Amino acid sequence: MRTQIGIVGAGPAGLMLAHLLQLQGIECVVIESRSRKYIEERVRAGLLEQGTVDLLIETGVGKRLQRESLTHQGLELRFNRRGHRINMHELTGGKNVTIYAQQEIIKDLVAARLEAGGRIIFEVSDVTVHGFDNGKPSIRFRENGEARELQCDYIAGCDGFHGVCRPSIPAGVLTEFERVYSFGWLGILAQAPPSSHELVYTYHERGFALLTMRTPQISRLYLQVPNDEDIEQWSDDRIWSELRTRVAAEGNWKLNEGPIFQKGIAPLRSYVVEPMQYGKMFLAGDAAHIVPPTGAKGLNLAVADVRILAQGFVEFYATGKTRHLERYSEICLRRVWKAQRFSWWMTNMLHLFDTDTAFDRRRQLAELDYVTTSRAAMTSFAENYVGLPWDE
Ligand code: RFL
Ligand code: PHB
Repeated sequence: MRTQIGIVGAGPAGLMLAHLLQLQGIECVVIESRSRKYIEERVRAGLLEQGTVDLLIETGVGKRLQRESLTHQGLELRFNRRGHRINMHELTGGKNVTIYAQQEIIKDLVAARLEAGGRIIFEVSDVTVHGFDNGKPSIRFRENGEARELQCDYIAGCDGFHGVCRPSIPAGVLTEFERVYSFGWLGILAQAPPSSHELVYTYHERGFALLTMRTPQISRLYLQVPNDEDIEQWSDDRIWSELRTRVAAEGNWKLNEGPIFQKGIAPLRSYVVEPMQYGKMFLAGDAAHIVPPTGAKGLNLAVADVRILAQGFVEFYATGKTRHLERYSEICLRRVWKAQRFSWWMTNMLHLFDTDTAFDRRRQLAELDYVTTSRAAMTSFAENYVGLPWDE
């Protein structure tokens, strides 16, 4: 088999890249280790920046998103049992954020690709990448147990944090930057209408909690829990009781409860690899960087990376020049590091850390007080949250 771009991984990065390339008449094949059903049901992100939404709409995969998503002009930071609204729309000159589940984007992108006659090979195994340092890239894998080889001009490593592309780059080429946290997020989906119209990020002495949503009937809720926490220790009753305690507010606000139909724990991590490219292989999305979910940047960064990567491939196939491709990593990393800073800052402001002293608690409260009262601080928060302008 031969194609122009071999894409490993059908997450948001791989599928969006395939979509952008297909629109430009560049051939690609996507290979994915999971089944179509699995990736279309995997519960992950939900919050999209304005730029991500605009790109999905502009490139023709935003129709269902426009019908079914929820647009938010602001959010709430809650501490000391009081809510403080940040009006992002007003502070950013009219930008919003959008709630639309990651697996819905996956469904839309898979459907668009298959309709356009593009290939996604699901349920492959034993994936290895070769030749990206000597000019003849190829991807080897098994499809239904049979060995296959896909030769290509370039490889896009869109295979997430635990993928094979990044570890295939020779030792000594990459520098890793990492911060691990001693806590994770327990996330649930519940059949309950959202308790607030917009997201509520809560700081509480028992730990962070986040109220978000998927639809007007379904709530998504998160609790900070220790890293080694066993989900079996969290009965539905315990989850609701802990949420009620942490998000409690003055006045007549009430947490809506309902049957929980999905739950899981995800660790928090900040990670970047530099550079995000080696020879004829490019890393995009979680394969190159991970942010803690507090700033809701992961999926949005994956989309920002492949937007830059697609521009590089377009230049190469139109002119033979690799000027833009050579700068891929440099261009992406500027945005990546700003998203890292923001996600780390929000995580630090809102979570309990093992090492916290009474000083740190006061400092966090002062930060929250500042962010919810100073127009300058709120503006900085808002412009990062809705997404910084695209880098070129
Ligand atoms: P993905 O989504 O992990 O996709 C990688 C794909 O590669 C496949 N794969 C392989 N395929 C072939 N061969 C191999 N050897 C392979 N190894 C792996 C995998 O099966 C998978 O299909 O990476 P991508 O595309 O870079 O996308 C990144 C996003 O998924 C991620 O950053 C976000 O989900 C992060 N995130 C959030 N991001 C946001 O922008 N907004 C949010 O609100 C938000 N909330 C979240 C989140 C992540 C969370 N968890 C569970 C980690 C909330 C949570 C709880
Ligand atoms: C979500 O809706 O899943 C979500 C929203 C905001 C975050 C993280 C996750 O910061």
